Amino acid sequence: MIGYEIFVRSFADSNDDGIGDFLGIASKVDYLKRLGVDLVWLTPHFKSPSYHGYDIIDYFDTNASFGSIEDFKKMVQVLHENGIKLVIDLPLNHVSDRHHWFKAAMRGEKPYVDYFLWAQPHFNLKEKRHWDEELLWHERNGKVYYGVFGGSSPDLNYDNPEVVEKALEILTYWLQLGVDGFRFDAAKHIYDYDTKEGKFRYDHDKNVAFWKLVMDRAREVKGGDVFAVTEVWDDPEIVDRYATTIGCSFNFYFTEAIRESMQHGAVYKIVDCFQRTLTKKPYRPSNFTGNHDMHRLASVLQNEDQRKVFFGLLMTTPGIPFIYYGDELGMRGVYDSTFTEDVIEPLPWYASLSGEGQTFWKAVRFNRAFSGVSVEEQLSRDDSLLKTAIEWTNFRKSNSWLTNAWVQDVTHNTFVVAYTVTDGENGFRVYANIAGHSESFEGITLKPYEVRVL
Ligand code: ACG
Repeated sequence: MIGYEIFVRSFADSNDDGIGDFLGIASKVDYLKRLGVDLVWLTPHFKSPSYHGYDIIDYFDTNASFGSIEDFKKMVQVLHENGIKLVIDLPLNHVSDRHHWFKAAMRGEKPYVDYFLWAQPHFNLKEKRHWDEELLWHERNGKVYYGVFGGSSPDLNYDNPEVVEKALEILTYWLQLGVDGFRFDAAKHIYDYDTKEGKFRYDHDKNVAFWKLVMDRAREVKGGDVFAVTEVWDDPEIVDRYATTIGCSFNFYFTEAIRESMQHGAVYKIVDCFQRTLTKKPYRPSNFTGNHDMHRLASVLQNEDQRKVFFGLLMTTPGIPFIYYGDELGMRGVYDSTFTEDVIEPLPWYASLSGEGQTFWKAVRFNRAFSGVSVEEQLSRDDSLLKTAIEWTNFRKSNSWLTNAWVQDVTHNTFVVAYTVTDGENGFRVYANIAGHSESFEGITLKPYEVRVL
């Protein structure tokens, strides 16, 4: 299986308002198939006041600019008819401050007051997030509430069983509507505040138990297995704990290690990553090119040949690989937490940036018309990144056993990493040269930036 992350607003437009939508996605199904995609992950498609959609106002309704529930169903049908599964993003940790639960809670109404977490005298209200300088607690109309992703996204209180029930209802609704699975947003944050101590602390045990409950319900509703991938941006050993229960987790270290190794011109991080995250595990890792929370691949690896190596490594390693929309074209974008638009720009279908299905967006800073990056341009060139990506996805499709495989016997010199991939029955050995000069290793001579499968 090959996954593809779509930022709905920026992918394809079906009604000429410049905003990407469900029917736009359906209209580009041939492109997805050509790219070898058989699993699409949509960033949040629910009713929300923000451009990113992670703060939800109504879990049972769509963002009107993306289309209606009926349009959503039509999209699902078209994807399914073409053998593509649909995974939706499910941010359950928090809601929008405009959600009626939060509005009622602010008015002091039961039962909604108990849906959120309010300050107590022994809490440290000046505490900041451990990865940046944002405050965890927010004051409004004399009330102080918890929101790890900011004041406009109050966290839900999952110590309240009624809230857990609500989460299960939401999940059930979308499964019954036809979705095939979920990307569990912010999976380590469901329980991340220690109310006894009055400070931030991930409770991984409680989180994992919560996701197990969610997965059990999902399987019950579907009457069989359900695909889910968790977003746990943390050390591999922590990711392991979630992935083992849920079955699949994004492998952030893969993305980071390959980018870093290529930037530094030595494979050591890749070796460490493969040994820590890709050996035999009781789950499927999801390696990925990048996502909407980080610099785009092409902005980190300026050289197209390096990006081709990235695709080679991605498509020869185990699990369920994901491509972030536009990374297959070399779209650029620099992540900035206050201006994330740069990494979620419209996918350029045409060199002129104009034509059927093209979306428009306010920034379009890096990929504007004639910048040279578009589906049209990439398909017209035999040595383009897109053509290479397609070759690699074709390779992956003819080796479907890779989904349940693992890596072993990782060897290396400074520039070459070699590894065996096997599922116990099938197998091959890969040699990847990340350098811009030829290299010999274990009797094999590789061209600059060559990934060879033997
Ligand atoms: C998800 C979505 C993101 C979304 C939210 C909220 C969550 O993808 O688009 O924001 O719904 C943290 C969270 C993630 C979150 C990202 C953005 N992503 O854990 O769930 O922030 C460290 C921390 C991580 C942290 C990361 C951020 O540990 O927890 O992610 O930094 O950079 C190594 C280390 C690892 C370390 C990294 C990076 O890998 O092992 O620990 O991660 O290095 O240093 C959206 C919007 C926001 C809005 C929000 C409501 O994008 O703007 O505020 O919705």
